[in-house]
Amino acid sequence: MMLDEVTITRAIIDRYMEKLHANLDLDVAIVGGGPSGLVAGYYLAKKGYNVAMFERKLSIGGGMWGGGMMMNEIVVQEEAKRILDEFGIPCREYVEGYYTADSVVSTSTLTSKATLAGLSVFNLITVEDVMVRDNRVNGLVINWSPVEMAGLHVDPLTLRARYTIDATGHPAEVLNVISKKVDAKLSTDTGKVIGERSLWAEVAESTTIENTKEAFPGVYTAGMCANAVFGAHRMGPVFGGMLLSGEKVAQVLDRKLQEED
Ligand code: 48H
Ligand code: FE2
Repeated sequence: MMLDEVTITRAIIDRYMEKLHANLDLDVAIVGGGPSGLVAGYYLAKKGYNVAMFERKLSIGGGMWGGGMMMNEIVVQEEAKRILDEFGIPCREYVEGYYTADSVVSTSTLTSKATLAGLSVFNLITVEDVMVRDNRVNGLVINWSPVEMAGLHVDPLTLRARYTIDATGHPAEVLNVISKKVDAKLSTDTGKVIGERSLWAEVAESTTIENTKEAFPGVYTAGMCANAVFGAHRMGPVFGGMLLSGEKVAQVLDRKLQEED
């Protein structure tokens, strides 16, 4: 077979544009490809929703690749072990109730299972703003990450989404962008992003789940973002809360979307 370079080029452009077109009117847009976003994407895709993830970086997985201090193992507590099992991620009990898993196996398996379930992933795209109508977010403003990184002034494009999940981790980027708008009031005690507190694993793991909720009409928190927005503690390299938060936001949005249809 003769290989024609320009056919290869056409194939990539056509297929990518098909994929982008198919994801401009979403049930759920997930911003950030860390563990919480991947788990949410997996469950929503399995339910058949049109759901896509936008990730600034080249690689999906967020802060999970590096385990704790670059030692590529994660710890997951008893309550979340069933999610590792659901994904088929092998783990070992360390002492009672504490499980360890290889962070590379965990990250790549979450990515693989979520995408094979139907989650569309757009890496190298940064969400830089949102669209708001009648005090509700109804879409995202996106740009190529290299445009952002190079500091170029290039105007963005947009997509519509019935719901958005802010799964951007510590910086809570979507809700921070909203919080900075003069007229925006979040559902936090201050009406703005509160910011995160010091490290306290026990407390932080349960508040991660409690704080997984709507923070502005149409925008839900997941993962570390939930604690950053509502002013709760960080937890260090224990990942059960991230997985459970992804599962919770998917369940909540599944109910919302079913009510509307
Ligand atoms: C597109 C964006 C944007 C944007 C950011 O940090 P993550 O891994 O997020 P979580 O919440 O699923 O997991 C948190 C966990 O990794 C962690 O940090 C823990 C448990 N910390 C505890 C502690 O004490 O430190 O992933 C977020 C992803 C990243 O890949 C970003 O590149 C991406 O979101 N992202 N993508 N547009 N505006 N902002
Ligand atoms: Fe972290």
